[in-house]
Amino acid sequence: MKILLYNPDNGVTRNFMPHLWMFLLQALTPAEHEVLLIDGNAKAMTQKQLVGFCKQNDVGLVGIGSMTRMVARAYLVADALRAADIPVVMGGPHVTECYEEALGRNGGPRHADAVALGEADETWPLIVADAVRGTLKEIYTPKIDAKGNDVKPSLQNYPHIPWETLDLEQFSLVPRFLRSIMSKFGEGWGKFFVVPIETGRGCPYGCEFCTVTGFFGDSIRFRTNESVVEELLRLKERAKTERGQIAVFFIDDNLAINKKRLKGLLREIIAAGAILPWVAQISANLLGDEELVDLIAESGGRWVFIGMESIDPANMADVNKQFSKPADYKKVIDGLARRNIYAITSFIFGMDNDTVGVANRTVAEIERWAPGLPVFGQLTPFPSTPLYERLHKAGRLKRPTHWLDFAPFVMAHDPLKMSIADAKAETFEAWSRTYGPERNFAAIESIAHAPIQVRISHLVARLFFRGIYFPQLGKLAWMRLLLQNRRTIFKLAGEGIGTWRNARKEERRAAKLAAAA
Ligand code: B12
Ligand code: SF4
Repeated sequence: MKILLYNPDNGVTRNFMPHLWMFLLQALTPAEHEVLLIDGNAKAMTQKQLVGFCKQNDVGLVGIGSMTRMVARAYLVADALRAADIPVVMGGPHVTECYEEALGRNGGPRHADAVALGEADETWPLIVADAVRGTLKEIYTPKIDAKGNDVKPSLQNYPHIPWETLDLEQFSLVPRFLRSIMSKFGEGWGKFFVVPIETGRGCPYGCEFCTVTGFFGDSIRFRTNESVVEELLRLKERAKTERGQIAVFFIDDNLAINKKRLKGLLREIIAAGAILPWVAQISANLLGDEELVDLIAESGGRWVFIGMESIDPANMADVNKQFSKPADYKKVIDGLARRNIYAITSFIFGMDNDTVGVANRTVAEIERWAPGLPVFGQLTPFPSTPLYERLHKAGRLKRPTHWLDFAPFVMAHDPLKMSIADAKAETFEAWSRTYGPERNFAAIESIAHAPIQVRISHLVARLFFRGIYFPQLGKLAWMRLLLQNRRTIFKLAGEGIGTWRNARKEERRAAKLAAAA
């Protein structure tokens, strides 16, 4: 049977990275089936085109995964496929919490033939077998232990994801029209992929707004160091054969949740020469450890994603995240920057203690730190989180099923000390101030001591990150952006060409000396 795994687009801009679940389920599918992957963020298709594609390829089952914010789109796609008699199974965090909605059991329309609840590593092969027999059940749940809890995959026998042969073309991040220019920069910049890898699952911290502790459980499971290193080595090889750049995103919720384990893993990565540039999520409270930060730098760590949420300790207490201390943020960020590691710092507006002006107060504080890539969102009550329950009980949810009429950057509940419209305006202010051409220039100037490659990649990252909020798809949007940032670009380009010329001169001189000797 042919199976299509589909991820809907997020409605803002393309994701910078494909979703791991697709590659994982592909790897867990019995070999006699062929699995095709389409990520709507990378390969935009209308519902009609998608149905046509499935019919043309004789697809017998479509699996759709979705976060809450994309689920309305996912349902539209599922409806179109089911109308064409193609069976649809849905999985992922949203339908796990709202399976009755997906199955049309709550009075609304039905969108899926079947749903897979929770982690589907073990149920997926059963779903495929049932689909082949035409006996799909409506609900697939993981096995339950004696205490009535889901049995979670241990990750000790992690499947082999064949990165060495997978077709990654749709996920190259370099816009098509820039590929030939970029490939002239050497080191294969014509193709650039960010590949997701997990080394563990689960987080015990239980922040109020987060689905992770509920979904993956508070007990943490790790892969073996050996299997992670082996996967990295294959990716490194792929980068060579592809003559492109591959960076890794360790998607663990908190890569350093067990510092001893992480230090061991990083040492093994270094010893095996499995070093690739990498990004990971690590909470600020774990980054004060100098030995750990040194190992992060040595093993290829370039960017760390830190959920900072707010610079106001009262807000942190409200969402049960007191373990992360705003007073320590500057020290953490500056410590990373000393090793040329920069931070993607994530902030949430519309928290209960936020008042108008929170954007400028937050950005002013951020601007005191070494530069990074701040991202700004709003407090969102995802289904089944403690936050959702609290707001629901207090009667504060304005749009209890906000995902069905998804509106980017419009809150679903009233914050206590400002309005929904204020929160939207604050978010706009923070993005505009942070990614304007003047701030980009100042950010790059503030790391003038860093190697030129580091500054160039910092600028490129800033231009991409701006696109999370301000859609910048297509040639024209990119040209406009490059033009706006010409002062920074020309300055770096001038210095880069000078450095490159000097290196060439040095190489020639060394060659002459060698020939003469
Ligand atoms: C990596 C990641 C990202 C990446 C991008 C996603 C990507 N390309 O991978 C980045 C950093 C960009 C990101 C952004 C966001 N993310 Co995010 N992200 C994650 C993270 C950390 C890992 C995802 C992952 O790969 N997990 C590992 C895989 C194996 O797990 P999985 O995806 O759940 O898949 C398993 C099962 O769910 C199931 N399954 C999944 N899909 C399907 C489909 C079928 C057919 C079947 C049968 C089974 C199945 O099988 C898999 C194997 O067991 C998760 C947290 C987490 N630990 O999952 C949050 C998470 C998914 N993100 C979340 C959120 C909220 C966001 C943002 C909205 C945050 C924000 N405010 O901006 C944005 C929105 C992104 C966008 N615009 O598209 C929430 C989603 C909650 C929800 N109910 O929707 C999560 C769960 C974290 C949280 N705090 O609660 N994210
Ligand atoms: S530390 Fe991160 S993953 Fe863990 S509960 Fe808090 S927000 Fe979720």
